[in-house]
Amino acid sequence: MNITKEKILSDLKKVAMIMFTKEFVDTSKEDQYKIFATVIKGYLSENWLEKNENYRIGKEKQVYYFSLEFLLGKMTCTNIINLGLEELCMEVMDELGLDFKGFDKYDAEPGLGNGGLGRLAACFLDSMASIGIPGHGCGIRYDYGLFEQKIVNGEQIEGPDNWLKNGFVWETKKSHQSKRIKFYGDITLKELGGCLTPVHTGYETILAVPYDVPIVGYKNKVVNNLRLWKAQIEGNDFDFNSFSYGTFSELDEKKRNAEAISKLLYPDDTTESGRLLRLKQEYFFVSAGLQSIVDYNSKKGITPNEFPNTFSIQINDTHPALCVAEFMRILIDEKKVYWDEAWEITKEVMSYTNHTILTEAMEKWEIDKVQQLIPRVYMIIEEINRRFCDEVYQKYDDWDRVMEVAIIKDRLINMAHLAIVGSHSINGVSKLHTEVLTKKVLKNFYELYPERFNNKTNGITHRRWLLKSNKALTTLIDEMIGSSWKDDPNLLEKLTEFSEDKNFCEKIEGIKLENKKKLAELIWQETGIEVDINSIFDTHVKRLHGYKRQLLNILHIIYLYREILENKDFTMHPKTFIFSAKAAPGYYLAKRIIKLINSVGKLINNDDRINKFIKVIFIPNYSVSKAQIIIPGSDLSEQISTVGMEASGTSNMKFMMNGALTIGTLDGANVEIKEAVGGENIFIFGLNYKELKEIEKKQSYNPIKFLKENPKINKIVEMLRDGTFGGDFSSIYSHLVDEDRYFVLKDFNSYLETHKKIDGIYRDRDRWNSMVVKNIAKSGHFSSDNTIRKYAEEIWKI
Ligand code: 26Q
Repeated sequence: MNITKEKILSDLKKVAMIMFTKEFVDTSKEDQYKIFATVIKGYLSENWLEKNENYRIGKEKQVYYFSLEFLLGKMTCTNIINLGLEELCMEVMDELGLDFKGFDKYDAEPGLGNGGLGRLAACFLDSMASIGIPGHGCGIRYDYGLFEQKIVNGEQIEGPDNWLKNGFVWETKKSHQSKRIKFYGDITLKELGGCLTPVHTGYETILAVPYDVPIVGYKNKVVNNLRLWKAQIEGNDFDFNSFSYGTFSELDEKKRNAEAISKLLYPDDTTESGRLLRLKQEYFFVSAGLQSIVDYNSKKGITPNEFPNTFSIQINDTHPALCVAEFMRILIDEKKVYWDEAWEITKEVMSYTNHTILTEAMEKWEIDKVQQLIPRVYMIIEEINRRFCDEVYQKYDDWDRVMEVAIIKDRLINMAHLAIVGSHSINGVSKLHTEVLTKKVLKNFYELYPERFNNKTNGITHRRWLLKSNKALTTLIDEMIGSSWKDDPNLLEKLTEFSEDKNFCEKIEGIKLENKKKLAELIWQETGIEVDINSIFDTHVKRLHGYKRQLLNILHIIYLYREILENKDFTMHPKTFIFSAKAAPGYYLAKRIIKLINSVGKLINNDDRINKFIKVIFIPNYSVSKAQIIIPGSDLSEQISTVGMEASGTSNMKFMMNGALTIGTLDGANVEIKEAVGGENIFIFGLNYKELKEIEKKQSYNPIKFLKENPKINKIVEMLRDGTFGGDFSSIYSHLVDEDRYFVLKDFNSYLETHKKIDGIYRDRDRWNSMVVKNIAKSGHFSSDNTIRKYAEEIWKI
């Protein structure tokens, strides 16, 4: 298709007529953007259709990424970029008095994820399409994404994220491909055709209706598919019968109950586990997705024994772990495959990615709940467990050993164990994380199945995190090394040779300053606080969690506050500390930390003795679109988790790609970032993993003793309960003193010293800029294109 300026203009006219029965110029601004996006959707739909048809008739192996979360972010601009229509669209928009910023403003934002895991899924979809892998997503079309955060009196208030309220241009409803999902009921074994067959009766049916979202590859005509399922009651029509008999409200309730399944994304809340609705969500999308894949392949004439050559399924954390049992159910009950063969097929098709080692985050479901909700699936899980325990017992002749790996224990189903036993591949998401999995957390499984374990370090897509979010830097890089790096981000390495080029470094600095201006504008809009763009923008953005140690950051700020007040000779390069983070609604400590950050900020920002050195900003409602402004506008990236606890981290990669330097612990992917850029181009502090484990083992860390020996730190910790910040933060105090399982105080001095060092280096602009360039140059290593190539070769075998 030849897309020209004239064609776009004429299509805009047509679509305006169809959608609004108006001339394009007579529609509202918001509608103009909607029309524009619809026209673009029309262009990619041809590729979409063609790709679908190729996939349907072809023999290429397909990949399905099952995930309860896809944190997509706004799609119109990235779709335009990936279609290669950026310049042309800008030209047309210019003529119409529109610009790209309008999309940023009016586009719906599918925030269908909590954080890293959901965003990773979105980066992976982008990479699969862009390197031409037939890979698709399967998830839930939540009516409400992750809650909207407001800050009132310094505290987090949650509100609904009604992201669909003005419609979502990029989805297409495919009612005719709906699937039925069975919940509850009883299973009886009946003699059918000479064999005992399970018969499911008395069940409730929920309809799963697919909404497809196109995933556009970068300038390669590939359009893959993200299929998101919405829950409905069957026969959604108005039931006159029940209405006239006065049972309308019953129907209404049925409808509400059904639709509740896809109503809301659960916030990552490890304190509030075991919710039945969450279990329903898990089975709902797993069953719908698997039925859809199996039906599609059966229609193509593919028999179950060929499934492992036709498709692979990646299980994104344990949330879709029911895939293992549901796939077995479909193979055995519906496709009439015998158990042993079905089991081999299942293991070959499935692979599982682990994203956390926090024990409290490991999903476990009470068997009573599972048995009641999905009785046939439960029977299958029991049988998988029975056979697996048998196998382990045969091997070790040791019952304790069996119980350590059992899928069912203490009347709970361990979802990680189910996923591991039913997959041929289990991967962690950074070198360190995988090592911790194989040597500690999943040691027993590693001994059983060493060949199944492998590492796949996470990555990010440079198309969103550089091309879209940092256009000025993109253009400058093009000027320096040509534009082939856009197809192969490893080529960013070529920038290394310019790391001492003064002229180039100054340009880099200039771009950073422009991006800081944009971030300062966002801060002004969101908080009404003015910040100095010549100060160091020191940024800590991610979910609020104890292990991510926002508390360490704010304690350091309190330390500076005291120093500035008490030490007349105190001096430092001015710093703006920027936070943005959502806390799970039930996570009390995390919410108190938000309040603390805001309270400390209020005190500091309003004190002229202090605010000439430091300011503290909390940007409410962190989201992908905010990250796209915050990250390019930052100088320093805070990646300060307790070692061993952050599986990988991915914002660390986004920051380095946008020319921020990292202050971080040797945790997750920070370890590999250090390897890539060299220890002299990153600021590492704190205990390493071995040291921390040693201290844990010896139980030699005693916060009270530590505070006695460090009176300066003791003073700042005391400020948490002496009313300095206006509120009562004694719960944070107690946490630090009584448990501090995140070793905040232990790493405090090292963190402090590292910040001092950074202050000095920042003043040496040449040195800083040269470090920045080296970081950008190495960031291509952390492209999700590289990561996906490894998944494709080593796990999916394509
Ligand atoms: C569990 C039960 C009930 C409700 C919600 C959940 C839930 C939801 C989301 C549990 C965990 C999550 C998300 C986890 C997550 O984002 N993990 C991050 O994954 C990234 C991608 O691999 C890593 O980079 C991060 O280190 C890891 O924390």
